[in-house]
Amino acid sequence: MTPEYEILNPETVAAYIAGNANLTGIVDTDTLEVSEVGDGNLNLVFVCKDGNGDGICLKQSLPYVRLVGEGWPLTPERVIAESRGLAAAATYVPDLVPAYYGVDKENYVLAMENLMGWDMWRIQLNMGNSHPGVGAQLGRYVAALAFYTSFFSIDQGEIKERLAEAINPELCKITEDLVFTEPYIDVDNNSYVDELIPEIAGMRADARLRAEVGMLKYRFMTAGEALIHGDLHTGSVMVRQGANGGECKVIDPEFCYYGPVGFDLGALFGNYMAARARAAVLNRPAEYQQWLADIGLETWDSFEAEMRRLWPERLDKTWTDSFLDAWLAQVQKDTIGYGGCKANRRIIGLAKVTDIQELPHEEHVKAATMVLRTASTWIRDRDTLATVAVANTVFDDVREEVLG
Ligand code: SR1
Ligand code: MG
Repeated sequence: MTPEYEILNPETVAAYIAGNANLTGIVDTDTLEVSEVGDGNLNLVFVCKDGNGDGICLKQSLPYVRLVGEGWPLTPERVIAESRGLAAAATYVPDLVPAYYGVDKENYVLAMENLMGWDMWRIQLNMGNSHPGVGAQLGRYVAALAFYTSFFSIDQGEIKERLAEAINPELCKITEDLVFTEPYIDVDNNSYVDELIPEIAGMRADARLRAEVGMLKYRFMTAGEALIHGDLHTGSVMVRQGANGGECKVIDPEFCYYGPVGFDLGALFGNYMAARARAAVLNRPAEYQQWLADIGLETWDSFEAEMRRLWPERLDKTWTDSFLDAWLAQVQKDTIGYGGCKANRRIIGLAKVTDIQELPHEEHVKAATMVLRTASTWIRDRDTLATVAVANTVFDDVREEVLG
């Protein structure tokens, strides 16, 4: 497949920047050092630093899924979706995303701040490092998008246009398949160790569970509440230690579209679960495991507090304070359910997580079992669990069951 646009490589990036009027002045292209660091599933990512220490990051989408290769074509327009998500967040929570420098719609290149000195949160969690306060910042990020990109603060006519413009069908289809459909059927994309076969067979035979996954998928496809990130796992969060605790920047919103707010929170919760399972089987210090256990609550509490803080600014007072209580209760149940779906897919389907994959075999089986059991209970029983605090206790019980 020959792409109809120039695919960048580390040798061509400096000339590309020098020839792009919107990017000149950000870095000195004569002294630029460029490396391609895209270790995600989809794109090329070039981090660039010049002789003065200034930087820029370019992200280019390929016309196919990088993880799989040219056999899985995928629209490069996804970088335009990403620029929409980044630009929105840069407007409402500029401290929580890299600075946005613009998008080249002909060559599918997004330009943004080079996050020098920041690390991927998943890697830090895998190493057993804590960044206090990051959960709360992420709750504020989700709340800001939920409030400022939704009917709560945008005029009815305008939001219909935004919703149409932000439609992202190919990327949504990946999520629909990989998160909601494939883990529960037998397809080539799936892979797991033999020891997990009985656990997974049990899930697939559970009609209630399958129906609840169907409900969550249906909501993902129909509930256009706000412009959500769409792939908010711990690999989409960069962290560093700041003067007052951990700091974070959210990256990679290429899956963004108008969807259910609880899907973003659920993505975080599913990945917190994987981090907790890893820490449990590695017998990390009790204080670290407790810090991990509390991140979900911290994220939720911050999300709720920010929504309540912004609520008086809403456009339409038809939505009363009681409505907000009911809406938050629904989002909380969605968070638990989507958390379960996002956790299960990372064990069974395509695109797994290093938290679990890079464990020694015996620990891998135990951690994966913990995740599958907790996740399935979250999905099936999210209405009765109702709060993320209660959902957290499910993990505690399952950990006891698996580790004794
Ligand atoms: C084929 S893309 C696989 C996964 O990578 C992204 O990070 C999303 O999570 C997607 O589901
Ligand atoms: Mg990504």
